[in-house]
Amino acid sequence: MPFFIVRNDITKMKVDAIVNAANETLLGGGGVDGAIHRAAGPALLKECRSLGGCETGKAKITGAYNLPSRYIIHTVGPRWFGGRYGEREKLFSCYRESLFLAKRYGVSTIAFPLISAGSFGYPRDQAMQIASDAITTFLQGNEMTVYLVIFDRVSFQIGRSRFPQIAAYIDDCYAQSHEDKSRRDNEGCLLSTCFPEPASYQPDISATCPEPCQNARNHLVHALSHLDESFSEMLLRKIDEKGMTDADCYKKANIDRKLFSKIRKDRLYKPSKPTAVAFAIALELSLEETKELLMKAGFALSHSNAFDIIVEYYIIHHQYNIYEINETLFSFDQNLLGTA
Ligand code: AR6
Repeated sequence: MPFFIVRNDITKMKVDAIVNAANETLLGGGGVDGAIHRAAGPALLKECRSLGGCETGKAKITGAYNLPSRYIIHTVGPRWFGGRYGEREKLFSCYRESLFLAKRYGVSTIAFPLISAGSFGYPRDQAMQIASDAITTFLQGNEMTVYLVIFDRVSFQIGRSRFPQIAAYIDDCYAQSHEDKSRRDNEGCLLSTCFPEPASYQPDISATCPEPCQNARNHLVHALSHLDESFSEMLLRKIDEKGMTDADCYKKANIDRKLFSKIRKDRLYKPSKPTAVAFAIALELSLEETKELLMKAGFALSHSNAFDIIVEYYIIHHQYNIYEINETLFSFDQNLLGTA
C-alpha cells in the first residue's frame, strides 16, 4: 500500500523488484541502466538479448542475478522534446505498465528510479509529479509497497526553492521560537518569580509505612485501572465519526494493512510519530485534534524541528494529501509519513 521517496542507489534496494530506466534496445547503457547491469552481472545482458527490445512506455521483466531483488523490470521512458510529443502519457505509462507487470509476478515491494529524468532530459519536477501521480493512482486499487529512489542529492536537495512558502514558514517558526527563547533567557529572573521554589520544602523521609502512602497507592491503582482513551481507541473512534472504512483510512495514511490490524487489535499500541501523524492527516484532523491524538501516543508538535513545522503548515492550510506532504518532507530531509 504505502509509497515512499527514498535517497539511495537502486541496486542496493532490498525489494522484490527494481525498475530499470532502459532504452529501446534493452542492451544496457549509462545512468541507472549501466549501474544495474554492472551490479547484476553479465547474465542479465544475456537474458535481455532474448527479449527483442521494448517500446517506449512499455515494460519487460527479467531475473535480477547478483542483485538483492528477485526481478528487474525494464521500462523505456520518453526522451524530452519540450512536452508536446506525448511525453507525459508515455512516462505515466512506464510506471503503470511496470506496476501491473510486477503485480502479475506477485511482487509486493518495488523500487523505481526517476525514469527519464537523467539522460532523457525530462524536467525533474515534472518527472517527479508524474511518477507520484502514476504510483498513487495504482495504489488506490492495488496492494504493493512502492519506493521512488532518488539518487543524487542535488535532485531533491532543493526544498527551499521547490517549496518557498514552506521554507518561509519554517524560517518564521524558527525565528519565533528563537525570539521566545531569548525573551525567556532575558527574563529568567522574572520567570523564577512566577514559579518560585517552595521556601522550605523538605521531603518527609521519617515515615516508615504511613497511611498516606497506602492512599497514594490506591489512587495510583485506581488511575491505572481507569486509563483515558488510548491512541488506538481515539483513532478507531475518529474513523467511525468521519464515516470512513478502515481501508479508506490506512490507505490514505500510507500505512501498511498489517500494521493497521496490529493497531486495531492492541488498545495500548504505541505507534511511531510518523505513523501517528499519518493517521491525523488521513483523518483530516484539525491542529488541536492532531495534537490530542499525538499526545495519546506520547508525542507533541513543536517549532523546534522542520518535521513538525511542515506537518503543521499542511494541517493549518487544510491540505491533507499525504504524498504531497511526503514530497515536501523528503525535500527538507525529514522522515516521511506512514510505514512500510
Ligand atoms: N540508483 C537510482 N537512481 C539512479 C542511479 C542509481 N544507481 N543512477 C542514476 N540514477 P538515467 P533516463 C537516476 O539517465 O533519463 C541510459 O543510458 C538519475 O539521477 O539513468 O531514463 C539508458 O540506457 C536520474 O534521476 O535514465 C537510456 O539510454 C534517473 O536515475 C537512457 O539512459 C534516470 O536517469 C535513459 O535515460
